[in-house]
Amino acid sequence: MTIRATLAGVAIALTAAPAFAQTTWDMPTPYGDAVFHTQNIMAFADDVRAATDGSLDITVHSAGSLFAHGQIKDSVRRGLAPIGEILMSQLVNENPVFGVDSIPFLAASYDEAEALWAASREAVSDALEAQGLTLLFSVPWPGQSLFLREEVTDPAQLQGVSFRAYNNATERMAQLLGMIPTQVEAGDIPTAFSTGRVASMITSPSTGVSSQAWDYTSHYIDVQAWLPKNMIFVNSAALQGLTEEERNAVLAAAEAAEARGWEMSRAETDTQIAALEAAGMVVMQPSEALAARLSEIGEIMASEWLEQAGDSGAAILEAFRAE
Ligand code: PCA
Repeated sequence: MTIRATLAGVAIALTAAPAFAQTTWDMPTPYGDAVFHTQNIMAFADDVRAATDGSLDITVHSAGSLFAHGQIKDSVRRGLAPIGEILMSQLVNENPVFGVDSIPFLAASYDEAEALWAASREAVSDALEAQGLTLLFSVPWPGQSLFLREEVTDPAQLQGVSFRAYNNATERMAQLLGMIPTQVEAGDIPTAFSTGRVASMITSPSTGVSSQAWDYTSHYIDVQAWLPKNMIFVNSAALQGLTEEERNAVLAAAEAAEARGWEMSRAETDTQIAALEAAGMVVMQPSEALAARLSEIGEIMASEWLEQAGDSGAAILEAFRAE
């Protein structure tokens, strides 16, 4: 074969592959590129691309750049985007099951969080399917801990302090502590602190690092009270519209992403606490009085959740305790 013929063959191969059946999916996500959840999703998109030889190409639009966090679920439901990610507890007003991972101290370790996910996954998946959405995978944030501007040992010191909340549970917890909550998206944390809207928060060391908490708080109190999860879901009709090979590639990549994401999350806890300390924050354990008050609040919030979630909530907690 002449060189010219070989080059012509290469040119045909390059143009022909994507030209006959390429599906491109835009994927809105709420958190920034430096966040491990986003990195895990990028790896998921790479896996899908590799497994389908590029016939399904997912473009990740991170940090709320395509749709704001609060619009992502409905955008995917309405087919404006085929696939997306949100914080699961954002949907708690639709169904209490979405808030089961945000009850302080119900499941505060990775093993417990895994057991809680095993006990609640089907109910979450059914609630999404009822809206034409298919759950793909879910990954927890590291344990939620306090970021403050002073050393707090007595819970009374928190009275009246303004507080950044990110869902109903964090707002409720703040109220029970006598604090003043305001909802702020993760990407807006630095501005909310620098403009004086808030002076404290509870979040993971990951979000503490990605939002450079040392610029506006000084004390990290390592309570690790719960592990809220992000979930990744797809418009069910869009999933059904793929070829069988593509659909299988998505489902296999999702399973791998869930396992990888949980590993990344576990590893983050220590490295990101160390990063906070290296950046100058005081890292401390909660005092007995603070720990006791937070655990009381956890009990209150657990019974409030159960009241709302009724029998199906009770069944989840029973299955969790049996795990
Ligand atoms: N980071 C997200 C949700 C939980 C977390 O650790 C946030 O602070 O908005």
